[in-house]
Amino acid sequence: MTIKDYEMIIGERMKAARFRHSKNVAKEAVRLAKKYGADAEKAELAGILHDATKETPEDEQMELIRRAGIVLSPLESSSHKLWHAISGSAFVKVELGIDDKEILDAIRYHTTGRAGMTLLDKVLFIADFTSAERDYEGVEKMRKLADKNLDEACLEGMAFTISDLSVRYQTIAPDTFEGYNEFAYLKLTKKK
Ligand code: DGI
Ligand code: FE
Ligand code: FE
Repeated sequence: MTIKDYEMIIGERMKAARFRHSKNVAKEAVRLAKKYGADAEKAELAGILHDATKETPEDEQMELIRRAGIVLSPLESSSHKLWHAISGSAFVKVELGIDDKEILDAIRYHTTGRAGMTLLDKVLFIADFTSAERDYEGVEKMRKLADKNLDEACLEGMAFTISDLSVRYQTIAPDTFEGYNEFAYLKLTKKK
């Protein structure tokens, strides 16, 4: 299977705007991978596939998760927005037969981040924030940070997510907190 084959599969699973987002994330992930020394081919694949199940009905997502042998925590079960990252990595594994743990994990943690993120995790996490079509307030700051320091960009991204969710009293995944604390600790203790 080539990247074009995967693009075709993904294009049929979502509306045009999200497909455009997926291609932009792949492109940005390749750029960041080259800049920071990650595997550019894996970054491109993870980028194109990362939202594979974002428009998939919830019952089908649950079936994919079950088939991949993943058991959700009560908090994950109640956070429907997180399902697509988990079911997306399950889809890529069970339906596309991709066994690369780095790619599967990058997709699995692309929404929350986590502690101990791999370089590929970080590249995809940030590419999703800085892809060409993103236009939220603060995107320019994020793009600058992404080019300067990938860890600080991850810290900024997780702080953004935590603020955004907490003002609406939404639940926050432990992975997000754990990732945030790790990057914040790193910044605080960094030798100048
Ligand atoms: O799939 P995208 O729209 O490209 O972006 P994404 O995968 O980062 O998803 C963003 C959505 O996920 C947004 O509505 C906020 C939600 N989200 C992110 N982190 C958490 C979360 N929701 C909960 N409940 N908990 C989280 O930690
Ligand atoms: Fe997503
Ligand atoms: Fe996305």
